[in-house]
Amino acid sequence: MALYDPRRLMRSGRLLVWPLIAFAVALVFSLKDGGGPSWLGDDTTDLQTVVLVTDPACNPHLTFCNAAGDGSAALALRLDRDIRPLHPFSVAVRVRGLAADAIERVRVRFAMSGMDMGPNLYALARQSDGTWTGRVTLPVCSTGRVDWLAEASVVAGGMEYRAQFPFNTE
Ligand SMILES: [Cu+2]
Repeated sequence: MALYDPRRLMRSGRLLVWPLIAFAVALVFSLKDGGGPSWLGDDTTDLQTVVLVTDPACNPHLTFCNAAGDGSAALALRLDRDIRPLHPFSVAVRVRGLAADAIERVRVRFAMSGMDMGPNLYALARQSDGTWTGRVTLPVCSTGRVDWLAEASVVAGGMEYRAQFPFNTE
């Protein structure tokens, strides 16, 4: 009659060890994955960024506004005519000075200066004529502001080309 049997305790203790090791390994891997910025979806940290300059007088409603820098790479962005919050509209981006097959990705993020308006990040799709397009729906601004920024990003050959296009909603 042995309520306390050291051999039995050791056997059951050994059985406990493997789940504990598996748990520790899983914990280490989850910490490793969660520690880096990739967890937040920011996959552009290893890219060299080139900021292209926009003509501030250009209004991108129904017109391609250009952005260029020192190099040959340039991009242009166009929006629909009347843009209202919660109403889908189209955005188009044209890229110049970069080989078409070198372009990995074109995205546009819609933001307000000094105000968090949510992610509003759109991946554009390449069209047969070489432009990149997408459908966008903007949220309502809680303070009634209408001044937005369309931030275009083109990734090609390890570089990210960025340009900001200001516009107003209706
Ligand atoms: Cu706002």
